[in-house]
Order: sequence, then C-alpha cells, then structure tokens
Amino acid sequence: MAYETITFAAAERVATVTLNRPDKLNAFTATMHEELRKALAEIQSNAEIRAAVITGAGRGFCAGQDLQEVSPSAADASRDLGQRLDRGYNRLVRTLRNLPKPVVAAVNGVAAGAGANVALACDIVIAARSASFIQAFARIGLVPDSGGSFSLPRRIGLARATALLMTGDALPAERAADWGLIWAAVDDDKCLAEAQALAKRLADGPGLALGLIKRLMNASGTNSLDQQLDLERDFQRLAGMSADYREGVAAFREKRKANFAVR
Ligand code: T3D
Repeated sequence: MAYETITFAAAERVATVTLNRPDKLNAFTATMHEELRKALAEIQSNAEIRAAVITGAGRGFCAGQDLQEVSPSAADASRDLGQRLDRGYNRLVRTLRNLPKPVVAAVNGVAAGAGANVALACDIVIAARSASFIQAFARIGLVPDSGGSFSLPRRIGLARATALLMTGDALPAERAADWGLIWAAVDDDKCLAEAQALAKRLADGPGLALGLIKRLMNASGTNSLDQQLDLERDFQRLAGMSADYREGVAAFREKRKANFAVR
C-alpha cells in the first residue's frame, strides 16, 4: 500500500512503521492518523507479522499534533478538540493497547505532546540517548492527552509526572530510563537496530502468552490485587493449554532453545 505520511515495511515477522514527515518532526496530521489506522489494521490481521516497531524519520520521533493543521477558536463546536481526540489520538492509543502483538517504540529523537504519549502507549520504549520526551501540552495552553495523565504517574510517580506535565520541560532519554518511564536509552546510531532486534526476539516468542501479558499489563493499571489474581488464573489456564507451553517445557527438558515460531 502506498502511504504519504508514513512508511511500512515487514521483514522476519516484524513490521516497521516509520512516521515520515521529517521536515515537521513527524507531527501528526489527519492523513497520518488515517494511514496509521490502516497500517495497524494490517499488523493486526496479518498472521505473518508477530511484532511491530514504530519510529520516526529524520532527527525527531514525533512533535505531536501538527499545529499548522489546527485553528484555535474561542467558541466553535466544529473545532471541538474532544471530538478530535475521540476520532484520532484516543482511537490510536486504544488500538495500540489492544493489539494482541508486541509493539516496540524506537524513539530516535524528540517526542513531544501526543508524540511522546503515543510512544509511551507502545509496550516497550527504546530511545536514542539524544532523544527527549516533552509533555508540551501546557506550553500551548492544553492538558495532556493520548494517555499521558494515565501512564506518567503510574510509571514515574505523581511528583515527577505533575512537574513534567505542568512545566513542559524536556526529559532526556537517559533520565527517562533511570526514572522507569522507558526501557532503555541507547546510542543514537543503534536505536532502530536495537528496537528491531528486540521486536524480532518477541516475534520469535510465544505469541499467545505475549498477547496475554499485554492484557495483564493493561488491566493492572486499574484492577485490585484480587481482580488481577483472578485474571492471571484465567490467562494461565489459556496459556497452559497452548502448544507454546508444551514446546517451552519440552525445550527446557531437552536443554535446547524453544522454537515457538515454527507453528
Ligand atoms: O488538535 C488536537 O487534535 C489536540 C491534540 C493535541 C495533541 C498535541 O500533541 S498538543 C502538542 C503539540 N506539539 C507541540 O506543542 C510541540 C511543538 N514543537 C516544539 O515545541 C518544537 O518543535 C520541539 C521542542 C518539538 C523541537 O524543537 P526544535 O528546535 O528541535 O525544532 P523546531 O525548529 O521547533 O522544528 C523543526 C520544524 O518542525 C519547524 O518547521 P520549519 O519552521 O523549519 O518549517 C517546526 O515548525 C516544525 N514543527 C515542530 N513541531 C511541529 C512543527 N510543525 C507543526 N506542528 C508541530 N507540532
């Protein structure tokens, strides 16, 4: 499929989606939302694809909403940002969180506003050492969206989350890793390769179990311990009946590497 604002490539069961408006630091437009929806639908439905990487072209990951595409107005229902969120970012974040396949963000450069929070909606975030995360919303008189007010306090605590959200200060990648906001900060020239290698490992892993782990992580944000224990029991029941579990135990007993991907 030909895209205008993203590129899509698949190799070795890993899809790589690249936000591709480098002159504008890959800021989101309506077309980019539409194209991402198509790309994620392809990742969801194509059984040959078992994991995905999202990255950005050029020196940035994504600068959030394209501010040339918006037209702030005092009172105009047609410019209702809530409606825009429902149609765009909320849909995108829900799709990423509900995709039953692992998604790795390769944050190659600055990630600002919705760009930062879409990265954080991926399952694992690897960032280039020179990258930074900017909750830019308050800088332009907005509140956080795309799940930032959900994910930040849970990952780094209220004190740090509130300060980042209120000041809009840039959080460098290494500090983001130290604080537990992301998985790792790596050398700039290794960011995409490391993300793809990790995605390949996941693509070769036990797909059912990885999809269920993702659902456990989603639920752990709001579940009580009792609810989470019940969910773990239900999912373990499913995983325990899988061919992957049989293969995993057989491989352990035979002292070899499990071969999940052959099925
Ligand atoms: O409307 C809705 O749907 C509501 C939802 C909102 C969600 C949001 O994401 S709100 C937050 C929007 N994003 C921002 O406020 C960030 C704006 N960008 C910046 O603050 C800076 O660009 C950065 C801190 C990210 C990077 O700074 P720097 O100095 O490295 O780069 P730059 O020179 O500012 O940007 C390079 C080019 O990208 C430049 O274009 P030009 O002048 O060379 O033609 C700049 O205008 C463009 N650019 C950067 N961010 C955006 C953008 N163009 C459009 N929209 C952007 N968000």
